[in-house]
Amino acid sequence: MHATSPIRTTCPYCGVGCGVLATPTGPESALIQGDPEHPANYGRLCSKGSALGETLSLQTRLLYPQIGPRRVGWDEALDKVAGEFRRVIDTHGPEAVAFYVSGQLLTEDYYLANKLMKGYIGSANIDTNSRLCMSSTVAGQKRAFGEDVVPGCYEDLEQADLIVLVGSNAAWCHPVLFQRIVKAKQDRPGLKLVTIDPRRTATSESADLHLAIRPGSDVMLFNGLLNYLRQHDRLDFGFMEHLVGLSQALEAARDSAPSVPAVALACGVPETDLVRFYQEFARTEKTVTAWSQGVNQSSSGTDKVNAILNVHLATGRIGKPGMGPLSLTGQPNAMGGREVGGLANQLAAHLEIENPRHRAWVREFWNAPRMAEQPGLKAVELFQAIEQGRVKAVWIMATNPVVSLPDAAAVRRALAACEFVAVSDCEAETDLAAYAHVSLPAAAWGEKDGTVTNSERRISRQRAFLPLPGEAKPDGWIIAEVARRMGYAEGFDYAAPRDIFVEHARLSGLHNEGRRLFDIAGLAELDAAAYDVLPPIQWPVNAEHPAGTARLFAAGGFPGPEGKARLLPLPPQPPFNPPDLDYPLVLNTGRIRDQWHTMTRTGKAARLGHHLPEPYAELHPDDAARWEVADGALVRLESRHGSALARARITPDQQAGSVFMPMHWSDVQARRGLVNALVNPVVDPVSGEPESKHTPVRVGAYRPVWQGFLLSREALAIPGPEYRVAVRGADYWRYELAGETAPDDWRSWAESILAQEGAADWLEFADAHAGRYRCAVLRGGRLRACLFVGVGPALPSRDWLAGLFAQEDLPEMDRAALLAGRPAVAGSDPGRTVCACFGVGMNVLRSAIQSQGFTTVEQIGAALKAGTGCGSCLPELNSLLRGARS
Ligand SMILES: Nc1nc2c(c(=O)[nH]1)N[C@H]1C(S)=C(S)[C@@H](COP(=O)(O)OP(=O)(O)OC[C@H]3O[C@@H](n4cnc5c(=O)[nH]c(N)nc54)[C@H](O)[C@@H]3O)O[C@H]1N2
Ligand SMILES: Nc1nc2c(c(=O)[nH]1)N[C@H]1C(S)=C(S)[C@@H](COP(=O)(O)OP(=O)(O)OC[C@H]3O[C@@H](n4cnc5c(=O)[nH]c(N)nc54)[C@H](O)[C@@H]3O)O[C@H]1N2
Ligand code: SF4
Ligand SMILES: [Mo]
Repeated sequence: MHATSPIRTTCPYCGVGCGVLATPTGPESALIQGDPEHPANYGRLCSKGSALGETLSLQTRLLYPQIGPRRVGWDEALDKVAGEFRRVIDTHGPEAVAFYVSGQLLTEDYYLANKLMKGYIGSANIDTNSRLCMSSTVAGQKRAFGEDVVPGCYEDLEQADLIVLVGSNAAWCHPVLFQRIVKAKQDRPGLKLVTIDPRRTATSESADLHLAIRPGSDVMLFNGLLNYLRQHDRLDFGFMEHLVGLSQALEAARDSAPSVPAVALACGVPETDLVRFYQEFARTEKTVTAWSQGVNQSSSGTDKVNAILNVHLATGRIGKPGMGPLSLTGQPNAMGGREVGGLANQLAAHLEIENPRHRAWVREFWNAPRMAEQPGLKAVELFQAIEQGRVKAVWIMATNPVVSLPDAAAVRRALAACEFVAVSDCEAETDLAAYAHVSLPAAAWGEKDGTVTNSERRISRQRAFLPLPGEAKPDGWIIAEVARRMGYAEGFDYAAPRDIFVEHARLSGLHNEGRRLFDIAGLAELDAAAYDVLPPIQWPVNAEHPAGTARLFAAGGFPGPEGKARLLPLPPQPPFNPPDLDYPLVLNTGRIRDQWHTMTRTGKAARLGHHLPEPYAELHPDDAARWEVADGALVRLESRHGSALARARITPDQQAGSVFMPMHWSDVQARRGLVNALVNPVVDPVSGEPESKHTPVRVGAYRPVWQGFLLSREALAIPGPEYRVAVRGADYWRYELAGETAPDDWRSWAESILAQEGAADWLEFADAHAGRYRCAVLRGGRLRACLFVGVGPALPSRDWLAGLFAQEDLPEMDRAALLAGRPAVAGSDPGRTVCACFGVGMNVLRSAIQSQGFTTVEQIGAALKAGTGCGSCLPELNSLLRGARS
């Protein structure tokens, strides 16, 4: 593949689904630009998207099939997987095997996995990480509309007069869509933004109103809104003919949320703010309510979704320009997975597994030897069944349950006890790899073809622009080969992804006649050339809508019985596990701006590692004082399920009584930084989605005997210390360390770790009495490594020291400064990275704002370039400016 012109493809991260132009510049690199013609992003990319070119290194890739640690050929690996599944099925029946797959599979690959399990193996034990992500929305939309359908589109955000973001940190998690909102607000100051989130986030930074509700109280808030709309005569009587259940929903809203003061009290927000929100909502016809995991990942997640849908249905604000409910999907193909029926309680093409007619249609269409007859196990149950030995063989693809499922210790126990575990992944070094009996090297982004669907139902092509490395193969090829070896060759005989896509498209049109909105029968005749150039298109795509469909339901026409939508009566439920005396704080978990999930990809890009380099726990100052945790110190978190260590960040943005910790760090990068070691395996009773945002925990200062950090030009294995975090820099590695026992002799400890061969200069400083040790190793004038150890967290600036690695020959002045731990020239410590595109640090920004009196982000951009690249740091720049003003 020697493309000189860029290949059009789609970003493999979030559900915004941005178009990307990729121009290969070598076997492991590419120039990445936003696709100006893609309707999701019109050329923009966020920090993660624009760093994609730096994540293509093959260094840690899984490139060959393995049985245990032994490299084998594909035939042997595939025979082993097929043979083990066959053996377990023959002995224990099809319910004893399972697939656990992912919203990061392409639609075509996902379709095959689902077809193999539900139509050929004859079990519905295929579930996906979308269970942890979108399943509450799937369930909520199904309850309300009769089908899992997103009614609106991204343009609604630009056309709205009010945008309500519920449980969404879009500034960090859907950054390009958020930038579209910010731009629309600039163009049209009348557009108001309200955020509803227990903590103040980068997203709230741009909001006109932020409601810091009590965790889990969303149903109460929206019941209160429904009741307010009724009281103020704001319901849409014209739309009521399309609805059922309105009076019951109104009654439940009135009973549970009788008045604004009652709701304000229950949700823990000021009455005046609540009234402002309700008034704004009541008077603004063009309202979009968008939500994400603060809604879904809850023991009342499905009810939260329906509480939002209730108010939009009751006001008829749905499917018209500038208005409607809009679920923001997380993964690049969360939607595609729902279309192929990848969840254990779905069939395929939005058909129902519990409906015998639907099963018969699909059986006939697939010529399926053995159809699943009932729903399978949902993710959390599935791993419980594995631990109990009911499921004996599992194949995990494109997800890492050891890191992302709640109660990580239980997941590890389950995998350790499982008779047979197959893992398809692109990376060799993951926490899951140790449990794999067979490891299958999957092609990564940029190496394979297919489609994905974004949050607005838009199908986009992913196209290969790099050759397959080593012996890696696309997921779909691997699935089809295993199917063939299990005796199902005729059902899995495809020459190319296009053949799978058109089959999927045909199935969507089967016995459809407008009954199911998921209909892409209009794409069922695509030939290879047309599939190749398929432009982004929103389903339904059929004879009636050959060019796709932006909006649905403006005039009713719901897929539910009699074409009506259903409102639900929703008595608010308290979170399943409230905090108590032993575990008094609520642990909330989520994402950071520059990392993607378990960091297997974003972790490769040095520029993404320095915005928030360490696992951290955010605490309110009152809680910090009460539990004697200092800002920047290490903190220990404990729940009934496990413990974790993190760096404390004390901020009033965090609500008192809760603590926030990101989900990204696994054992690969951090010892004891795994948040899911703490999270309770509580699920929503309707959707089965885990309550990742609400676990009772306690916190306390973690006081190790020593703390320190090590910077090294080479990657190091560091056995020993209880706390260890690795951060990749441009030309160095950084290790944050803390230990409960100190080595007898720091010099020999350092020598053993650094394994410096040949002549090196050691600069050293030790004060055994004060527990301090510092050393720097130079060779030929270049800094090789430096180690700083002390008793507390107060240590020299890593960012300044890191800068010294770029120097070919370290000047005498800097050598002296090294051990002193202070830059020789004031102002040479840039501080923590804020702008990832141009590597602009916090100290640089603060001092420029102060010395040059900047008041706008434009001024900062003109002087320092910060904020002029992808724009993902703009909320933080605004917050710095705000801080400087007050
Ligand atoms: N940078 C980055 N972006 C990503 C991802 C990533 O890993 N990194 N992952 C993608 C994926 S798969 C997903 S699913 C999305 C998730 O996108 P988001 O849902 O926006 O992200 P989260 O950080 O999980 O959670 C959102 C917010 O929910 C709030 N919250 C917690 N409890 C409650 C509550 O009871 N009520 C309300 N109203 N809010 C609450 C949290 O404080 C948090 O700020 O992001 C996608 N985008
Ligand atoms: N506490 C807590 N836990 C959470 C969440 C939370 O907010 N809080 N959020 C949940 C949500 S919404 C999500 S979506 C999950 C995400 O959690 P995971 O799905 O576990 O996270 P990823 O890092 O995206 O895992 C993807 C794995 O697939 C591999 N991979 C990438 N591309 C491919 C490919 O094309 N083929 C194959 N075979 N492998 C590939 C990667 O190398 C990586 O090992 O986490 C969930 N867990
Ligand atoms: S917003 Fe960022 S992560 Fe999401 S699709 Fe666009 S470029 Fe990728
Ligand atoms: Mo997700």
